Amino acid sequence: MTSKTKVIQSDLIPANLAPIIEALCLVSKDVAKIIAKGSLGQSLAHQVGENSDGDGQKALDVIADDMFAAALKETSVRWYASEEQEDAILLNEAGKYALAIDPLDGSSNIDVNVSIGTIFSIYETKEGAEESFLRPAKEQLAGGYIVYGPATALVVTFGNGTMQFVLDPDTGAYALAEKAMEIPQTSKEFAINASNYRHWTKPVRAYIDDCLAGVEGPREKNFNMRWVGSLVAETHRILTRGGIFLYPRDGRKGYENGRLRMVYECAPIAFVIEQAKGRATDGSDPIMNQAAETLHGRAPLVFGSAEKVDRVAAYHDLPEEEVSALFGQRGLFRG
Ligand code: AFP
Repeated sequence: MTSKTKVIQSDLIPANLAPIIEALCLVSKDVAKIIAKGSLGQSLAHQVGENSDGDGQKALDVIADDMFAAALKETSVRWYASEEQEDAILLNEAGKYALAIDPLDGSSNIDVNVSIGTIFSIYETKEGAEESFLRPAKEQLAGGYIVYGPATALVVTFGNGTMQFVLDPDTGAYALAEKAMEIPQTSKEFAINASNYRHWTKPVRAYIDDCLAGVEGPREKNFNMRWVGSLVAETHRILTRGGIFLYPRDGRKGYENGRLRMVYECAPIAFVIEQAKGRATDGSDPIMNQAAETLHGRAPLVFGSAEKVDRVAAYHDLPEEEVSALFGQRGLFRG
């Protein structure tokens, strides 16, 4: 590839956003190379600091953040909001867009060679940073992620379906792999961090209890569980073979609204999922209708096959007496 050829080219990418997507993909190639070098390269997983909430920052979190910010400075991005930076930063005074990013999500998996990713969301910019990002998720112009896994892939939506581009190692460019991804509606898999069971609300416990009860229980079928600890890896699996992901609010201090961040995790993932004919809620109500109150604000997140997400919402509607682990047949209702 000469430096002039693009790393991603498709008429499915709106022309006004193409330079931003190109910049994200160009940096992703360098991030993928750094990750692929593993422990032969620079140390990536040691803690180098803390982010705005006191979460540990790994070396690769900061390296990736610096790389994306530098590349996007050359594009029409006015405001850049990152999980790794306290406040949004002004990149291009004349920029037309506001981009939110989790530069490296799943960093607890860096040193164990498990898929990790970059998550991003793009809005039409407004004058100020807060008004550009603290707005309903449905105002996004684009949302997506790059997964650094056995394959490096970009999954993105511009509001007309969810598409997948794979980084071809032979050409060094991203090529279209799927024009319109659709989440399979049936699956036996659920994804939740089961170690938090005692902290969940009753409806979530009841939903998981009924999955665990298997064919002898109210669901009358057996289920399987997955938990990678990497939102992008879970999302990619669910987009590909169906299922449901839950990171609900729970009783732990700081988890009153779950763990995931609305602006640069929940909103773009919800956009990708809904455009693939899935559903994404906070347990009850659509994420796409919600806005963050602060830049790093968290939101409970339940997404996946529509029927499953609707069922979780129905558990939240159950009368108190029905929300118990051993209740026989629940009167599930909702839409
Ligand atoms: P890290 O980036 O700190 O590894 O967090 C990853 C994440 O935000 C998301 O990708 C996972 O789904 C979730 O946290 C895992 O959370 P638990 O460690 O509480 O299971």
